[in-house]
Amino acid sequence: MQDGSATPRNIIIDTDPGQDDAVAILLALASPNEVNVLGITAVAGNVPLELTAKNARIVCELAGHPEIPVHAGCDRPIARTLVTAEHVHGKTGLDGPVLPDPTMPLADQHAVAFIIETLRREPEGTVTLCPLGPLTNIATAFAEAPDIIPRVAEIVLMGGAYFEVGNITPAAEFNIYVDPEAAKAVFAAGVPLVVMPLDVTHKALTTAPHIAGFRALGTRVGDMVAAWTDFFERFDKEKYGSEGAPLHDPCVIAYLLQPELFSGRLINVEIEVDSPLTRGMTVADWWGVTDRAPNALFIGDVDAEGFFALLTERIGRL
Ligand SMILES: [Ca+2]
Repeated sequence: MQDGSATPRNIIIDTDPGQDDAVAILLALASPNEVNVLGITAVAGNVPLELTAKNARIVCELAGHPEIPVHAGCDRPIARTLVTAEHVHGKTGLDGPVLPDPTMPLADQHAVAFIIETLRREPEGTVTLCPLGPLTNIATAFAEAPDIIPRVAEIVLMGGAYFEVGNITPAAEFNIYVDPEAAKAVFAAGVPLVVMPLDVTHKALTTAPHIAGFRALGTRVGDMVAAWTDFFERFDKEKYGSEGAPLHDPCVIAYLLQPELFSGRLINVEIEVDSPLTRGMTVADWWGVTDRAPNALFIGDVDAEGFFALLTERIGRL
């Protein structure tokens, strides 16, 4: 894969940037031998849609890729009021150093229409979806055009938790909590699914040496990643007392590049939508105590040093 001899995998990144989304997008754009970013679809999540659609373009321009189409999608969950996470990401979603407003335009087409059209156009089984936020765009596309569902190669997403339980409520991880109906539909769609839950992202912590590694690249992008992870880290250190912040979303792209860094179990995962107390909980049958059919490769562990080595090397290419 590294020598460019294999065909890069076509992906759509569905995202709500977010500093960790931004790093995930940079990692993908720095890795053209392995992944070909067909487009980026923005969704409301960490901050409202207007900001996530803007932030995605800021990141593309930072990476030197203004040609990547960025489509704005759903501005609210399917059946709920939008919940955002400015308390983590700051008011803009990309708080940290101030970057210029993007000059690249937003694509005209709605993100859902783009997802549907792309999956119908590309050969069956050649497009991987990479959701990094609430699953509203993906579930809406599946509902509007069920014919695209069997055409998806794989979904590799960040969301959910089992051992680490919740980060937005005691029971739920943010992405799944924000739009549980969308998550339920996606987890039930029958598409091969790889899930990066908090159980794994909480093992990919941006410790001081990792942040120093980004800064030591001596590049504009390296400095930016260091500054973003610095900002992000403050919140988590205060909240969890951990030695750094989990770098959630880049785990999705890292899995596409080096799946051997990760390990997990193929298990059944269901989404709680009814209970007010546990809304958005990913009920993961990690111990195989039900006879429910497996529907997701639920990742539980990561080689954190290998992950950061990959990330730092790739960020250095931009
Ligand atoms: Ca995200």
